[in-house]
Amino acid sequence: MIKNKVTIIGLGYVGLPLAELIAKNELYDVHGFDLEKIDFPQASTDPTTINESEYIIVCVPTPVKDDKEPNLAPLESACKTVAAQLEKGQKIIIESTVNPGICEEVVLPILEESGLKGGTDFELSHCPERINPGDPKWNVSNIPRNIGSLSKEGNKVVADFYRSFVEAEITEMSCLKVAEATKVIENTFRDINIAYVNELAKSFDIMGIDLLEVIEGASNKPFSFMPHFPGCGVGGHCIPVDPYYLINRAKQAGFDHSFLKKAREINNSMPAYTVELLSKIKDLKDLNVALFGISYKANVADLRESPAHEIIKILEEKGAHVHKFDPHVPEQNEHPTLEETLDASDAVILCTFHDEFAALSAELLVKHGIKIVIDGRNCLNKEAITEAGIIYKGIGH
Ligand code: SAJ
Repeated sequence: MIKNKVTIIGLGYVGLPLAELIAKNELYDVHGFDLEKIDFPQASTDPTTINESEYIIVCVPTPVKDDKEPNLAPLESACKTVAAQLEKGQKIIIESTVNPGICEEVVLPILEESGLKGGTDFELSHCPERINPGDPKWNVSNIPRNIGSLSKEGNKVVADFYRSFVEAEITEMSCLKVAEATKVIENTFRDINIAYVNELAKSFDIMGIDLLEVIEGASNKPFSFMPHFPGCGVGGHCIPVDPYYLINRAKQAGFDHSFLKKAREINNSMPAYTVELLSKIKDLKDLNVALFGISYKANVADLRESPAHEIIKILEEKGAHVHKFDPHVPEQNEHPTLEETLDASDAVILCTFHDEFAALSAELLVKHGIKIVIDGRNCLNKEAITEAGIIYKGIGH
């Protein structure tokens, strides 16, 4: 084993910033292994790159399959690569989001096929990633981290390793399962709170109460209220995915998370609700609809689980002609510019509020003959658009 050799497996939006951060500490010789060619000095597609590393950090995707069961194939494959070279003294750290129990029930058996014993010959730790794509403030160097390991001593060693390159607090947790569960409940917390305001949006739309103003009002309570916002759906590789990890794990243990499942149902119903708002105003057959924002989050180019996919599918099933436009995903645009997209359309559905869409003023919409606006992120100027004679409908707004 080469002391202070570090290899990151998976140089994506989690692994690459981590590798770059660790490499800043001259103490470490940082390598990266990925199936793709990645722009990092010591990156390689050769798995033997990881050999003899003192620390191996696994940052591969852990998506869900169509049936919402966790897809652990990338993780299992990475663990097999690690097991092939495993030696005494190595510290194996899983950063990928997994449901509670996966490290001990899936990862550890693969590693112990090497004949070595986890917690004594080598250490197995879980340090859940907390990357927030597009966040200008919080990043891998300043976000606090939680770590759980097989052995208490090993946990301290790995926590001190993270302390040598992360400026924020590193918390040593009592075991792997607690560390795994911490990440899953962080994101499930967000999903249920978004579902809460999405259900409120449906009821307040019927009652004719502006939910956005109500949330803004509730937000000035200086304690114990945390605003979330209704929208056309919940996308990304974390929030709509992680709850299924907990739901599935608990089901195996014999518990039915009916509340978490209901929250997922509500959030998954928002794309259809958004299209319904438009269909109540105008028949969708042969309607030209500009669809602004295909990625799942503002100013991010990531399409994973984006609600826009479902909205486009429903619109097309109902005979509408969809004119997609997303400056961050230009290859999917039907027209080269925002203006040309507007010219081709009678109605607008805004799914993701990229900065570029601040240009969607009432004047511009009138100029290009837009008659209806469905604001899936409640971000456009409702008053000005309405005053300009355009029908505006937000989500609970
Ligand atoms: N969304 C709403 N209403 C809200 C907040 C979000 O509809 O009030 C939607 C967004 O439009 C998006 C989806 O939910 O489609 C997810 O949004 P997100 O802001 O949670 O973005 P993510 O998926 O990048 O979540 C990440 C997560 N980080 C990690 O998993 C390490 C999450 O834990 C963070 O809380 C989140 O960033 C964040 O706070 O921005």
